[in-house]
Amino acid sequence: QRSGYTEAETRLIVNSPLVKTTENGVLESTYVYRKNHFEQTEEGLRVTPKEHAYHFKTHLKPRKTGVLLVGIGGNNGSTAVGSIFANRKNMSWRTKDGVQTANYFGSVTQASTVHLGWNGEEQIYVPFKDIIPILSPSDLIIDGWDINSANLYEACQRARVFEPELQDQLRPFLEPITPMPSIYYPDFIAANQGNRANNVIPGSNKQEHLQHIRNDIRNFKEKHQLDCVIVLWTANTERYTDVRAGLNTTAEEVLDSIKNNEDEVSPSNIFAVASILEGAHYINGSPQNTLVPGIIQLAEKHNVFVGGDDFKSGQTKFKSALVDFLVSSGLKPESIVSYNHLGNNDGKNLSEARQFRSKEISKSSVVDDMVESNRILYPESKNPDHTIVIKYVPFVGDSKRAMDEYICSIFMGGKQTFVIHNTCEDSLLATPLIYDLVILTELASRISYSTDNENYRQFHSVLSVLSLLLKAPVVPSGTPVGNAFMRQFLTLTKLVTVLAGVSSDSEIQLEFFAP
Ligand code: NAI
Ligand code: DG6
Repeated sequence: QRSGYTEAETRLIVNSPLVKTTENGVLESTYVYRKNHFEQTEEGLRVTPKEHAYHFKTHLKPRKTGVLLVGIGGNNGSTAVGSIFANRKNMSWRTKDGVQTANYFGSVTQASTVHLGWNGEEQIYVPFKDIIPILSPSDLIIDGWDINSANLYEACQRARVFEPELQDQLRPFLEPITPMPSIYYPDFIAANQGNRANNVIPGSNKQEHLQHIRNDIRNFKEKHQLDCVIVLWTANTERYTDVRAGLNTTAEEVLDSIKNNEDEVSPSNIFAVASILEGAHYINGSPQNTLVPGIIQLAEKHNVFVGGDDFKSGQTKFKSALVDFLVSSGLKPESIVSYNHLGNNDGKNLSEARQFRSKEISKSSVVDDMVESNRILYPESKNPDHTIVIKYVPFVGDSKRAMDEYICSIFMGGKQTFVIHNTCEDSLLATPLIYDLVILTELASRISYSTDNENYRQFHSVLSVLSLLLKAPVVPSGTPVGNAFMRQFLTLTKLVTVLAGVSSDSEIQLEFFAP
């Protein structure tokens, strides 16, 4: 993939007393975080700006990382694996529009740039991937589980995502890869998935299933001599599980519930627990509530990262940018109707009520923070009417169609209506997010921070810095959920500039109007 940057343009030499690299390859940086403190008094809202020094240590060398995908034989799974081979081998293939070469478009870590400032003549943007050393998707070692036994070449054919010529080139790499058998509890995914389940770990003892998955993770780590393992759920959307005391509200309850073979323990619960107990980070790319309080507590105890829920890939990503723009403009979205039809296996699974409900929840929650941000427009914090429709239409395959209608109240009682139509292969939007989630989790595992320059610790186990990539971000208890796209993007990109010691406040662009 040709880059528009020279090597010298992407190599940052940081000239600051607040940054140094130690002999053993640790980048140490200090950042003064300016933060407002508030007190609501009878006289008014008292705001006290304060400065807090944060010290960061980042191990510069990315760790040898393996990814285990749950649902590797699905459309996302097979696309994620195939695209890595296509990029590693720099494959090109003919399409009716000309020759296409493999790339990583759609991945924030690989294809986005970050604004560092103005050099007097031009704006300076640098590739995200060159600010702090991070993995490339091509470095990842991937394997995984699926309840279906198709090898990954067959899975790619079934997915109908890649052009035939690319499938042919990938065949020698994908055909030898067969998914590891997985856990299948029919009550959690749609009944219409039953005929897919021909690669299933025998028995119904959940404790044994947990042990089986733990062994798989351990063997994978040993076989490839990995420093870091990340397990990512890209399998079918499950129904929600109950959350209640005695079942899964503490780490102990979760472990006991598995031992007691409780019906409400889902396959994804077992994968999350197995990962945490093996020291592997766990990410939930689907909407179900896998990360119940007990699982989060278990992750905290084991210093493992968890992240979720549900890749924010297309319609919802757009919504999280558009509604932010509308509300920030002082316009009031009153009605949002989001209709989808798709013909892949995800659409088939979502055609049943309980799985659809999981998706409906994650797709609808995405405007909450924007409504809460403005009590001029929303004096009673009442969300707009928001309807989600998903229909299964096999003919369109992975090429999902999303149609949205937004109606806003505008100036003096007027109405403004937007209608948006989006057609795209769903898996080509989701796969780059899988890479980003993994790459950022690995990066987070190399960072420690301190506010006194003595006691260093890791980020919170609930890795909310992944929010940009997720429809319904899980965040540490007591902290706010942020959905607005640009704020999420700035949180992430500002963090990497802070680690590198090159953060600036250039977003204000003071030098242009107050030189
Ligand atoms: P898919 O249906 O093609 O793939 C899911 C795979 O999981 C299938 O191969 C199935 O056999 C397997 N599976 C089901 N239960 C399993 C289990 N217990 N263990 C191991 N494997 C299991 O679906 P697709 O399109 O790949 O999507 C995967 C997930 O990602 C879905 O939950 C979907 O809702 C979610 N998602 C997809 C997005 C996209 O844009 N493609 C965006 C957001 C979320
Ligand atoms: C129907 O919308 C199927 C879903 O799995 C979505 O395609 C997927 O969650 C992506 O959703 P969105 O809203 O980010 O495009």
